[in-house]
Amino acid sequence: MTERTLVLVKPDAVQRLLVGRILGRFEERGLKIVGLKLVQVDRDLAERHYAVHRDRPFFPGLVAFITSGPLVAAALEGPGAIAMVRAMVGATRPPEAAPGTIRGDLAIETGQNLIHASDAPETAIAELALWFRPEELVAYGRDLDRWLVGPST
Ligand code: DAT
Ligand code: MG
Repeated sequence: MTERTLVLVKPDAVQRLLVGRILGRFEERGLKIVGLKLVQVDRDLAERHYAVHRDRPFFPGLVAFITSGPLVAAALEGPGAIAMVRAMVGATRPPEAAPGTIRGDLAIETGQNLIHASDAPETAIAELALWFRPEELVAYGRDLDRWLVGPST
């Protein structure tokens, strides 16, 4: 089933010049970028995005980190995109992230784990609505899809 999911390429990735490499992994896989922007996140958006973690001890540090510099927000679309992107991102704690995943290849510490991805269909819908206005999400065709997804029926 075609799904859309939210990815945040976090401020550490922007500062480490990894935006292109990280987004490139999703592009190469065949996922379609349907929304993309650079955002200097304010405290309100950060707290709403991470509201589920509000009572955790790491919450203040998490908000400070995500607002510490610009990040890149992307909406990605594809068959089974939500679980696929999570699998490509890897475990939350980089020491536990499998090699071949973004965190397993490029990150070493949980606080600076480079990337956020929606973890379920409901969170994907809510997070996409939080980060993108409807008109910022663009539906378009790609000639390449007949080679990636297969012939349309
Ligand atoms: P994920 O980003 O894999 O969905 P999460 O939703 O559990 O992970 O946590 C959100 C972010 O909060 C995570 O990417 C990094 C930070 N975080 C989570 N657990 C942490 C901890 N124990 N110490 C410090 N930061 C933590
Ligand atoms: Mg999460």
